[in-house]
Amino acid sequence: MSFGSDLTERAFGTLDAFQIEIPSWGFANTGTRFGKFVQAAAASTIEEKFSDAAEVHRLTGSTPTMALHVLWDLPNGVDDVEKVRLLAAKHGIRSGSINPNLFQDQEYKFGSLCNPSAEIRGHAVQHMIDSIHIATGLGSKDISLWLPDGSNYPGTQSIRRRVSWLEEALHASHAELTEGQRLLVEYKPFEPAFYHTDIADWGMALHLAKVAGPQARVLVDTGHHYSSQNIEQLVAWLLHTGMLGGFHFNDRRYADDDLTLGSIDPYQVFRIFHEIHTGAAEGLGLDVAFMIDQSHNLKGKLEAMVQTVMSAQELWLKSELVDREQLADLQDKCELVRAEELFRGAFWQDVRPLVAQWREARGLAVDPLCALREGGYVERISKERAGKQSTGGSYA
Ligand code: LRH
Ligand code: MN
Repeated sequence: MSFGSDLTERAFGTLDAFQIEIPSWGFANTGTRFGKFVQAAAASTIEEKFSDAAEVHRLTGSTPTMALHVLWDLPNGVDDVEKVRLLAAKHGIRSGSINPNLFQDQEYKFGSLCNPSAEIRGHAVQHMIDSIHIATGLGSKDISLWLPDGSNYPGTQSIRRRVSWLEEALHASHAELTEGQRLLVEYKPFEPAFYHTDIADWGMALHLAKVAGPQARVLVDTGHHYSSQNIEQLVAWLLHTGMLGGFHFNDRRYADDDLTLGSIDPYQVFRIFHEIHTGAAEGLGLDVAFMIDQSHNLKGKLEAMVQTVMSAQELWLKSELVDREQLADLQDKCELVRAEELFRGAFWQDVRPLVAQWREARGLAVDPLCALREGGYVERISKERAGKQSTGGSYA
């Protein structure tokens, strides 16, 4: 199927500009509370994670940065910065968003930044500050905070006192940011807390980001919503208020399942991307970080990551091909079916040949998944890493 030269040029420009960040923990052996199925090829060192990220970028051309999780990737904190800087340079992958970890230490049983103990809140704020210093040392722009804080039973914690402690802690953390850095506030309705979660939805995250300071924004993890929630609507609101900082993309059937992007509801990602394209086209001057946040419990880690980036490239291009001018006209004329058919029509378009054309033109593998299988990288690392895998331990 041939696409006109204009469309091809537009598509190539769209794909050239598309970048999505991959999570270091996506290459590690992860599981659920019921266990972990170990893969020989899984990464267990930060060097192996950079090597895997480089392979994904070599194959897809769209993943130049890797998100790092402080305790998992820099267990010695700022003392690991030099080592990580050298690995990033060696593998040609830049350090991306820095994720503080306030969900492992035993002292955070009743919360971290929201803990009733001022001493424990102080430790948590210090971890935030250390994470910001790590970001400064690695040249990372975003410090991406997710808090597990909450409670499991009614009446056991003061929800409002915890809000005040959280505002204070985020304001103190924000004060440590250097110019150009951002604090991204991620919300999640539940898990690991099962009665209340201190940052449970986009409104709470927006308020906290505003109180924290001008360099704070909201991060939308697509898996952190009740199933009936209209995610693209809250994305539109965050765009409208100038508070959208970034995304953690994944997919889910039930809760925070962390499945591969587009595996359950690709149309959801298309609708979100449409809001971003529309905002950009209307000159909103967006600075929205696209990141993947998935756990590949059953699929091969590299395969799942390459598949995810390919899906994201395709859905990003599909949503760019919506004739937004004509759509706006039909919307304002309330031509419902025409508008819907125009909108959905773009989603039904098979852009895979066009993306393959772009890959070929950019010297990339026309079919990255096929190239991964034929390239022998996974077989090689499986041999190199055999026997190093642990079945126990935490999430990643
Ligand atoms: C929490 C979350 C958060 C990460 C973690 C790995 O569910 O989405 O973004 O820190 O997953
Ligand atoms: Mn997330």
